[in-house]
Amino acid sequence: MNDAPPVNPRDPNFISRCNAPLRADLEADYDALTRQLERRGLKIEPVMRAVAEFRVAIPSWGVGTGGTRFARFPGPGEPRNVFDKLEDCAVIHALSGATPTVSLHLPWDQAEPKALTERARELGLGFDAVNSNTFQDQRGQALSYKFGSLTHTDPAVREQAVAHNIGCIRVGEALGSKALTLWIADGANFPGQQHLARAFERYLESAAQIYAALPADWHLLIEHKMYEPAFYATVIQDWGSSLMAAETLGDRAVCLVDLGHHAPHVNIEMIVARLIRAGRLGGFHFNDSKYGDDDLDAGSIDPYRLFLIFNELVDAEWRRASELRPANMLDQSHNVTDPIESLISSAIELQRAYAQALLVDRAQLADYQQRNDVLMAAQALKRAFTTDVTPILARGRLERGAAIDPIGAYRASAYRKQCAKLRPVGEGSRSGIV
Ligand code: RM4
Ligand code: MN
Ligand code: MN
Repeated sequence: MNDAPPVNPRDPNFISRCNAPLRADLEADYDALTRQLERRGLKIEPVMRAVAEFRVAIPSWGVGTGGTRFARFPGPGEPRNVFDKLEDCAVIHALSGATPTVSLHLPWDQAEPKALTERARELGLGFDAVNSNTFQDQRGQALSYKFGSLTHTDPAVREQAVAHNIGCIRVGEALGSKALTLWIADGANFPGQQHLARAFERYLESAAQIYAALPADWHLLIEHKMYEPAFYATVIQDWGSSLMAAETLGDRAVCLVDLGHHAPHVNIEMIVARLIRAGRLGGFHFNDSKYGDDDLDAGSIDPYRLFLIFNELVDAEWRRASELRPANMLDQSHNVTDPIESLISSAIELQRAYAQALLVDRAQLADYQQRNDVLMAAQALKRAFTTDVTPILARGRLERGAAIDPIGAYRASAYRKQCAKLRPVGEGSRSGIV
């Protein structure tokens, strides 16, 4: 057994061998669900097709083991560089069928763009939004970001941060990206540390220079975050600041909602509805949380909240209220699981929420709302949410040549063990965040 040749989890023959013993049960479950939905006046096929088309980008930093402020416990066979990361992302995509693009973070993923595009092409991957980093100082960097970047009091620091972002756009152009995600850690830890109004003005000025450097078919995704590392006030702390910035900058500046970047219990689906109304919902960083920016796996803590967000998206499509196609990405930190397994199952949780949202009888719901039949309106959502759509998701994957049971196939391939041999410990990142 030990001498068996290594299995490539991306090999379509391997995947179909894994699928073979599962096909009959899947068919039976899919048929049963088809009949159940028919009784509710719903057609399964369009839901399955829509779910099979669903895509979410993988953040390059998500395939390494994350960490907290206290420690990082690296796992075996971690990616050592961006090329290893791409390979892991290709495994996630081959098994899930849902993640054909990778979002790079610069300068963490610095490499020759030509080498990156070539490797990505070989692996059947593309590049999503590029992320800039002005929340850390890099070795050899002229000026420090300790007291801010785009909003720093010193114009020279602001200039350096703007130049970095423009550099990211240039790299992104070479990779075929179509967006720059802008998240800054700038803010204050003490009242009085920063002039709240002036800091925002400086943000708008710096961001305008970045916006001016965007190619015509690009978007600027403005990501807000309530706190951390600034614990008193963050310059772009909420969707209000983000929306104000987007509206000031121009049409191609849009808002990105990272689910973890809000106070606990905030009604995120309402924020989504408002941003759709404003025509500025640019994208998501999906994850889940219990207390703060916990970066836990999507749908692992509060799947109903995830469903309610997808409910707003599907509703907007149904009403044709929005022309925007939000950029979907996972943004998670995997501290105690194999990142590949977490990312596969998170992509599936998003598809689950999407499928459930597609099962809401919208005409009926609108009628209950109109008549103020509160209980039935609430039940219309719960009914969709409590439907076990697992067979729809699995069937969608099968149609894409992916795995019926992606985690099972991943484990059967022993990919992580192979990586542990090929990627010796000690060469990867040891930093706390990624
Ligand atoms: C931030 C934010 C950004 C991500 C960094 C690593 O909290 O979520 O999206 O680029 O973390
Ligand atoms: Mn994020
Ligand atoms: Mn975050």
